[in-house]
Amino acid sequence: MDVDPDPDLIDPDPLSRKSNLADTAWLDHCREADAFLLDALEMLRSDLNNTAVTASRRKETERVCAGVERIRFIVTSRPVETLVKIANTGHDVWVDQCDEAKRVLESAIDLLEKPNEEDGLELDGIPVRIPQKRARVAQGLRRTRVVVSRITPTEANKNGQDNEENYAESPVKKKPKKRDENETADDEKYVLTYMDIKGLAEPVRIAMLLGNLEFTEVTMSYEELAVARRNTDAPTTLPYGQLPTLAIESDGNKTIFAQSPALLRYVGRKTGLYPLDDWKQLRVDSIDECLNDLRKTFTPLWYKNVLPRDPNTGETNEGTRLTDEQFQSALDAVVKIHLPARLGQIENLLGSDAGSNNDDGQLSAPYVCGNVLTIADISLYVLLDGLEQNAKHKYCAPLSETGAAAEILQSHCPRLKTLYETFRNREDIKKWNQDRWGV
Ligand SMILES: N[C@@H](CCC(=O)N[C@@H](CS)C(=O)NCC(=O)O)C(=O)O
Repeated sequence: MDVDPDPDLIDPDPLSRKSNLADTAWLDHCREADAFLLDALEMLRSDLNNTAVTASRRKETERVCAGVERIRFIVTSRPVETLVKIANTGHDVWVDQCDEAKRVLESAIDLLEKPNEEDGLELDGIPVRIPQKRARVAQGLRRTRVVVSRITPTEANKNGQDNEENYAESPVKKKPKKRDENETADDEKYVLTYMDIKGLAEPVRIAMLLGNLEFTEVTMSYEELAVARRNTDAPTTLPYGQLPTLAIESDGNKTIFAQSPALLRYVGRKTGLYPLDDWKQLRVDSIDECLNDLRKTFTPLWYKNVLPRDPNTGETNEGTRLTDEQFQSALDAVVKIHLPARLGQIENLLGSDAGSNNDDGQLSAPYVCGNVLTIADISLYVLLDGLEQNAKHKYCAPLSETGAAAEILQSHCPRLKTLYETFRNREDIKKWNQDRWGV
């Protein structure tokens, strides 16, 4: 459904009304949400043609179909203008519409996931399996619920405090204590702890920056980390004995999480920098995992050792230390084999539409998911930035100093080079590098 923009109703700053999602990511979320809604409509309408459907279920399905159409109006092709119109209908009306939308989505999920009673919930004692496509669409509707939650203003909004925090989960429904992974958590507070280097925390920092997720940074030296590991509370404060960690405080409870790829995905989900679509998630995750494989080959170069540091003590293992000759062989193998192979594979992926859902067309222009920025672009940027020969914060000093990455990009990876340069030249990234790192 296309909604004509009404210039009189356009807020002077409509983009501030979209919670803390990055601009393009927000549009992408709405578009994906609409695709799920359309799929749901198609499935529910085809249920109406099924003679086995009971009268009461038929009535409920018709009600839900009408509701889903209305939700499409909220998230369809001109989401910003639509949101502004809804905003202009007044706070209470908007809250009601969003709450109604969430209820309809829950009913739609029920209808998709629960078989028709006439089918019986079990056949010969075996529960009826929900077809995979229905389950996938139901999951998509759960994510659509997150989109709707994001545009639900809080009570504070009523008093004219028109800032981003107000576009959080509606207070009408009290958030349950136990966290539902599909809910937003806009009241969370974050503390990111790492060394004062870019390293593994930098993609998380940048995702938080671009997604407007406020966080406090704590930096620690290797020596301080070694001491912290010996503290009695280390199993909670340093779950894997290493950094980065992300402390998340919500409803007065604080939990500390670790493992940078997991932290990055979490932040991606909170900020809209992680796609909603399952296949695009696979595309994004596969790149991140490929970078993890590549980083593993750097370990012997980082530590001049076959193994990384002992996670209990931070010491390196004497017995597996590399001789100068072995170190040089490892460096040569990374420069000549692993780095070109992995960057080449990512280049190929950027040139393919693997992970697009048929109608998406070409995905790689210029980022991993087309124009929509994702955490995979951030990971790629951080790695390539640290491999620059003249980088102040080198990712892996001996490797960066060879200048191998730039040569590979120049000669074999035009798409990856464009992605890297496009990202590096973003004004917000230039400002971040200047303010945080002085480069
Ligand atoms: N797989 C972990 C690796 C974490 C890791 O290796 N952290 C290093 C810094 S980059 C660390 O804490 N080293 C200090 C030590 O082990 O003493 C992640 O991705 O977060």
